Amino acid sequence: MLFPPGEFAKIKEHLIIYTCALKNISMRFDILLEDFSNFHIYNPIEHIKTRVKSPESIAEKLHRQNFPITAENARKYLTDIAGMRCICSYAKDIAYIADVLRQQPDITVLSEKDYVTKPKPSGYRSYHLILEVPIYLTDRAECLPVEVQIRTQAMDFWASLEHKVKYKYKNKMPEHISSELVECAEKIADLDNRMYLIQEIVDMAYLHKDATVDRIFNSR
Ligand code: 0O2
Repeated sequence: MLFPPGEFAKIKEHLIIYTCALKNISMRFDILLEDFSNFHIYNPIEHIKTRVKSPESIAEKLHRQNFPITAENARKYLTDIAGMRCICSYAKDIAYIADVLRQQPDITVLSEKDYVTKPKPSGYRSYHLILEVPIYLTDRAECLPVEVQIRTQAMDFWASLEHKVKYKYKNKMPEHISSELVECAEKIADLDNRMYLIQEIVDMAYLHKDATVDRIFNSR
């Protein structure tokens, strides 16, 4: 599917504004990274990835949803043209980061999907937020949606493999592969929890040691 010639020029212009929306949200994450690294016990953000949907995949999505392929419809009906993925260390960081974003007063949360506590039948786990962020241009202000997906490294590894497999089988995945993927997703969720427990135990041992050191110093 492709945009008609006149519409293609328009969507290219829109994509520049969506790139600005991604810059806006990326800058917020840069600030959070500074905050976590300097003022918190640990930094839960492993890394951030951003992408703007290509005109071809915007056209394909509009077609799939039975909308005429126009720049205006893309703007009106698609909320994932600008996308960001935030990869966290542990599953429990996901809700925390979502909450930190929710509390930013100039961000509007348009929708949320919790595939972490309620995974998709495929096994897919991730937390999705559609956020509306303000962009200030020379002559106007605009609010644009950005899809933020928050997940652990293990969930991300799984999602990218499953995406590749789905693409390879053109969405007609054999049953034995899809059930293997569901099982892997469950094992990954279990591993995420076990690794978090190890981190908690190490933190507690470290804090306990600190308390012992404090006691020794205070009794002098
Ligand atoms: P891309 O190229 O990654 O952007 P929507 O398709 O957004 O209208 P839906 O399915 O209700 O409708 O949205 P949802 O569930 O929030 O999913 C949006 C995105 O999440 C997808 O974008 C994928 O990136 C990811 N996703 C959702 N389900 C799965 C899954 O089962 N496996 C994998 N690997 N990723 C998933 P797009 O548009 O499909 O593609």
